[in-house]
Amino acid sequence: MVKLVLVLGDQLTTRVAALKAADKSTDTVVMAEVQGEATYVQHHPKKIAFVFAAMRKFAAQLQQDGWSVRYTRFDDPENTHSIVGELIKAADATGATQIIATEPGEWRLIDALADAPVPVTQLEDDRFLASHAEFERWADGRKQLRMEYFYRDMRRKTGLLMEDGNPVGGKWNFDHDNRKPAKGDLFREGPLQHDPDEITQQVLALVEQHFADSFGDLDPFWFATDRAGALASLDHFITHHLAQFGDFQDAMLDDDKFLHHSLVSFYINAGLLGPLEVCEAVAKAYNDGKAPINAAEGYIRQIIGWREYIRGIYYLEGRDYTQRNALGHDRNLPAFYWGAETRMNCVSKAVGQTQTDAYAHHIQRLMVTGNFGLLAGIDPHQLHEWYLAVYMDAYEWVEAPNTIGMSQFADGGIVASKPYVSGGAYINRMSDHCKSCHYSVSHKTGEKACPFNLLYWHFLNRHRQRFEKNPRMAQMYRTWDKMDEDRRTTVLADADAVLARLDKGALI
Ligand code: FAD
Ligand code: DLZ
Ligand code: SF4
Repeated sequence: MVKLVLVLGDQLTTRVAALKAADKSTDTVVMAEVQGEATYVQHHPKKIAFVFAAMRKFAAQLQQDGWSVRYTRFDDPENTHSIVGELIKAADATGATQIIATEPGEWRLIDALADAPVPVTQLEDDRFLASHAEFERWADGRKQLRMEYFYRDMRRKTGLLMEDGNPVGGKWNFDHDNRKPAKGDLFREGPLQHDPDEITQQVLALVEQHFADSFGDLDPFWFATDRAGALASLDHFITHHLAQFGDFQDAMLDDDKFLHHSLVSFYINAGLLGPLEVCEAVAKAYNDGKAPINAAEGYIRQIIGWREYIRGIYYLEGRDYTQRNALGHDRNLPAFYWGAETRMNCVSKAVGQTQTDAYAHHIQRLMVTGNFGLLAGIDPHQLHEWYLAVYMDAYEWVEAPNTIGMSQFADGGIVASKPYVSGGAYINRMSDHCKSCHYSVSHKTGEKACPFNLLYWHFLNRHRQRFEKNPRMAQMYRTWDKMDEDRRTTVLADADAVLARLDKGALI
């Protein structure tokens, strides 16, 4: 009896559940480049190219390893352009009566497979440290689902940076040491650049032909698209950047898009790297004296803490999570998120590198584009679709809780205990963006005033009822209340003027 084994574009590892459960001597792997997946949001062309090139190479590797693979290329005239359509076609062609899949990272596709006219068994994706049941057990009965406590359990579970049951260095979390602004450094290495090989070049031509109108630059394409390249990128990060990762994790610079970030999220999320092997390599660098504890701990926390926790929230909260809008925000996404001109230098830099590289680091996503969206009252669903489209590492299981929860507080405070909002002062402290901005970060009112400054108070004022009792925000309300009434009126009027310009599509 032939069994079909579905492998999706973000499941490119032999360690994925469906492949582990299959037998290469009898079963057939199904992989397909389809419109349905390439267009459910308007993905950045680099993301499509990355996924297609990595899929083609993984399929070739499986074939080399003795698997039988039915691979549908995007421009195959018989392509049905949906995952379910390709499964039905493969079942008809092979007479297969059984199909197994690894659970997709998106409810949309989980439901499509569940509703398919051919029965598909979905196995839990065990590339994560915590299973669904384990996360549910952890969450059960807790008033608040704080990442920090979950993270400690994951440290205990993995033994990473642990010594006799205690955290190495005597503390679980060294974040306090990790908030330094950075200076320009001409000798900073930057991420490893990979020249596109023949397969990647073919895919680039295909993407150019079919997706040229999407937001984002296809060239230059410098990412790895196979495991060997992804491992080389990880090694490069550990050698050249890990030691400084902690110190400059939150920093932003006009002329340095990547600082000491690792740029491996897209490799991990697609399956080219395993999360645990990345953390083990980082722990080894610490043990070998190549990175300080604040860097190693800070890095490992992002993966076994945040990444796992975020995934747990996505499945725990269910299908309606992306529709949540606890603050009732409904403003349309401004055109400058899609590359239209803005005078806000910080936003222009974050969106600019999103356009060129399908990448922005965490603080740019959270404290620049996310912060602006929240302060300005942008519809969180529109922001969600934007983040899902424009970043190469974006799949709904990881993007949605980061956007809807952490960044927009649209889940009412499940992920974040308070909204991540700030005025321009935070951006000025962590970056050099304000020095060359049209606006003045020190101006609190008037035409030159930084829009973040104005909108910050507007946000607090319009959501007073919800947030004034939050102990972590009380101080800000006291500061607002102490302001002279005329000044408060001017701030709110100036903020309203910014919002009116936004609604008109005027230059901001
Ligand atoms: P580094 O800064 O080097 O961090 C190391 C690794 O830690 C990352 O590769 C990633 O695997 C993990 N990590 C760090 N923070 C998070 C987090 N909050 N959630 C999950 N993993 C984390 N990350 C995605 O992988 N996909 C997304 O679609 C995504 N959308 C986001 C949307 C918003 C609004 C925000 C605020 C954050 C989002 N993140 C997302 C988290 C984070 O910004 C990226 O993981 C990170 O910027 C990837 O770059 P890097 O590999 O250089 O990370
Ligand atoms: C992101 C993506 C894209 C652009 N294209 C494909 C594709 O053609 N075929 C495929 O199997 N997967 C693709 N993917 C990844 C899927 O969208 C991803 O598996 C789901 O969103 C679940 O995470
Ligand atoms: Fe951004 Fe305001 Fe600074 Fe300009 S002044 S870069 S808008 S924070």
